[in-house]
Amino acid sequence: MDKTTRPAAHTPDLDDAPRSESRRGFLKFAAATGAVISMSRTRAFANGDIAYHAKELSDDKLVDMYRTILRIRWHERTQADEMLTNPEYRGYNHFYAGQEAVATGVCAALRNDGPFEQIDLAYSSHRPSGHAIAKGVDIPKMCAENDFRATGLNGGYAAEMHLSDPDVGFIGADGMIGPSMPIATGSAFAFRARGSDQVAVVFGGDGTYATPHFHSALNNAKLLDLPFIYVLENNLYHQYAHYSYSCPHKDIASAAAAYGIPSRVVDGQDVFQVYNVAKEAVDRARAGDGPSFIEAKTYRYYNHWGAPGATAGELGAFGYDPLAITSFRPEREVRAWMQRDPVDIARKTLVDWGVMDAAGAESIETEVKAEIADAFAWAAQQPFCQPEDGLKNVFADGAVPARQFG
Ligand SMILES: Cc1ncc(C[n+]2csc(CCOP(=O)(O)OP(=O)(O)O)c2C)c(N)n1
Ligand SMILES: [Mg+2]
Repeated sequence: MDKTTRPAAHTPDLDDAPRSESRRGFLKFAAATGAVISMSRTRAFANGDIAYHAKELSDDKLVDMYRTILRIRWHERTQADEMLTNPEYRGYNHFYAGQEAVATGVCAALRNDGPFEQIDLAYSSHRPSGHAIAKGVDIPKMCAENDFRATGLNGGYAAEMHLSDPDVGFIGADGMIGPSMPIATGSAFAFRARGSDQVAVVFGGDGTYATPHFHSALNNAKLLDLPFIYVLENNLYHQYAHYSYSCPHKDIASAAAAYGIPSRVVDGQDVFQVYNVAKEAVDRARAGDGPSFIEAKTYRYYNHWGAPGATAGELGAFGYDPLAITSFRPEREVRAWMQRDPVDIARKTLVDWGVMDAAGAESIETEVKAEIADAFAWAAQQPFCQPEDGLKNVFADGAVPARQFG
């Protein structure tokens, strides 16, 4: 964004102070824990000082990450096309296309299988379907849920903005901006209280910086040294406003330094870079060394909500968004970000590494497209909720003892 269009309160001094703080914070942190990492001869390095953990993953796991990115991408594209072409389709979404590498890289570093008491928990936002897929939710059931079907993941009650699947530790989306952060620290507190090595992760956008929940979650996470990771997906905009309108920091990660929390800024378009920083944060949390903050620089290809400005069969939205009440994004900015596409970057890296060849990458994409098409087809056959279902799950069954009165 052009500096001259930023609000007057954003002085260079304000911008600079937190950044140097962050650097000092990082150096302190590096002095305390980084020596071991930097001495290791077996590790390549990314971003200058982050161990390249992704290099140590098995080929199967790497291909799995590529497959997850594609699943998110084709879920998005298929749903966008449904919304644009099928008048019967009732689902909607805040599309995540463009940001797939963030959810995928973070969730690849988490424990996603096993009993509920042992898996890591992920909390999401109003843009949850990418996080849900990366955490491992059942995609056909999620498609049914997004279309308000009775056999959907949450019985058709949740739809996109309240998706949840405790079986894989996807605790849920949240339509409100902010509250999921302190709730996630609550889970992290429970893990610590129970002596569990589980980790709680929350995904939030650049728009969460200006909420009280952002600051309260970080403060408490540090005070209590919680196994908590804040993944801030900075896609530059909250709804239609650039983040510089509500945040004085260029790198929002700078704010974590004020709470004494180690932070990393990472290229959110490169799934392996995201994995590198996520692994470092997860290891720290599991070892009892407290919270971390990750800021992933990324971009969404569609407009804030739904598919205005998009064309069926084409990735992204470039046209005018009638919902944009302040400003909307220049088409060239969208197209420039699309040149650093997370699917292309993951594919190129794995082909360069010899993990798969171009034909193999192509056939994985064909398989994933078919899998997603089947998921939507299955969902479309599912029964809708009935009006009387609205009264289910309102009151607890049976008597509720008034425990507070003894
Ligand atoms: C407390 C609250 N205020 C306002 C809104 C309306 N709202 C929905 S999404 C959004 C912007 C969120 O931006 P960001 O956190 O950057 O996430 P992104 O949409 O970019 O993924 C706003 C203001 C809301 N849902 N909750
Ligand atoms: Mg945003």
